[in-house]
Amino acid sequence: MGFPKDFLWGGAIAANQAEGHYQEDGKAFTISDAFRFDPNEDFKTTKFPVVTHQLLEMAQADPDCRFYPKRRGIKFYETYKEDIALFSEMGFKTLRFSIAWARVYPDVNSAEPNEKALQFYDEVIDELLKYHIEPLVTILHSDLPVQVITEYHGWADKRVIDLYCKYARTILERYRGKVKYWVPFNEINVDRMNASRKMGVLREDYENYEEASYQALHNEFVASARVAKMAHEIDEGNMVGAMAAYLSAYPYTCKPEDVLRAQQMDKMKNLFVFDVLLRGEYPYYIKRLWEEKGLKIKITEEERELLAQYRADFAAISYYNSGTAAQDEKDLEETAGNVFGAYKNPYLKVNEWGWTVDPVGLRYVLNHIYELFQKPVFVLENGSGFYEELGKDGRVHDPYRVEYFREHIAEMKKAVEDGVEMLGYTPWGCIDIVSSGTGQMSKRYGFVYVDADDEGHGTYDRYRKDSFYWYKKVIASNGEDLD
Ligand code: BGP
Repeated sequence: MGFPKDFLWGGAIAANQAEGHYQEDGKAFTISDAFRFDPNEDFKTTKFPVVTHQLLEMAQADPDCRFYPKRRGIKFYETYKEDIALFSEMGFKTLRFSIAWARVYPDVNSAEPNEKALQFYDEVIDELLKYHIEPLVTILHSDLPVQVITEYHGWADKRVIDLYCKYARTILERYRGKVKYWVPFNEINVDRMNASRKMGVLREDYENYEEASYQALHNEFVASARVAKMAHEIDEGNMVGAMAAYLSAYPYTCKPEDVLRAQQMDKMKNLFVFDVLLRGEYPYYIKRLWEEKGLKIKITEEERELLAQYRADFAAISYYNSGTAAQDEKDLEETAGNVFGAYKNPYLKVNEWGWTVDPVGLRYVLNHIYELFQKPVFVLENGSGFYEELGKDGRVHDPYRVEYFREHIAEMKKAVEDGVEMLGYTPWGCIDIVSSGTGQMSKRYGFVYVDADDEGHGTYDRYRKDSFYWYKKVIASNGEDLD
């Protein structure tokens, strides 16, 4: 019983929140570089920053880094060796990170990749392998090159599939035999609901925005299937993951209408994308919805076959919180979160950003996904943000983080004992990085503290938190010692 012997313990980061050096070695401008931080913002309110052409132009003309935190990240572009050494000290078996498309192809139309950028990723990957840490690559994590928007109006244009696949092939071939685990898109289920920021589908460019956003998502599905095809042709041992941000919404009461509403939300928000990517076809309720709304999504016969034939090998999730659903929602209080809205659960506590904390929900979700899709599951993100300061002793004492992870890992272990086949666990922001949703540096998830504040002041030195030593022990005992 307990975790399998080869369970991949590790951590997760993403290029746009960690690398910084946003113009180094020819990197082009991305949507993340246009993310402006506002210190006066109410960080508890869920935000879906809407991208417009004007916003992109203004951001591009502004050389500021102070209020554009994703341009700074935590300078992983220069500190990767030191950071990877710390991950190795914790005993990481894997590191999930992303490659920046805009580094590898500063001009997305170019026939040749940017060798300098590839050399950087060569070094990162070789450094990981030196410590026997399995590199796990997200091919696109929230940093769409702006050129894809200005020239193609985002993912709704089918030509973008080819551009992305050219980039994907470059890295799949270059890292053949070195990288086995690939995730084509981070949290693909969020993309349509946040279509301007994630897929570059801007309202002003489309008459029927809803149709364009479904078209763009479909194009990403096709790109995922093509990655699965390429990955297996390049190396039979490659494993491709379909990733969703999983938010379960429990029925607010046992009133049948509430239960039905929760089921509908689960299908629309979470399960739909797994149906396409793991089962290989669109579910009946999406087809019906399109019909009802008169949405015409262009899907060729060849694409249908591709989706059916080249399915992902594993299900991947990010898991942070849960919500509730009810037929009559007018009296319910909304819950915060970074990607979806839902309603509060009176049985659960919340963190300082209002996100619910629900360890049991993790066991529930893992069982649910495994039962439906019968594919191994990888938890690629989990964690909670905390405000914290470096103590005079050069340490951060973070019993709250230990408690959070202890509870979640214990529930994950129960899921394994329930019989769920699991591949690994990579807590989010294993080293403090810039927050995706708020742009704060002070929303900290890491086992390693980075000395930088919200406006980029600080030494950027790294310090081990108490949880660093705790997680090290967890990994060394393969999840047995959680004390
Ligand atoms: C996920 C994203 C991550 C990450 C995480 C935490 O949705 O994939 O990039 O940032 O959420 O969210 P935040 O940084 O907003 O606290």
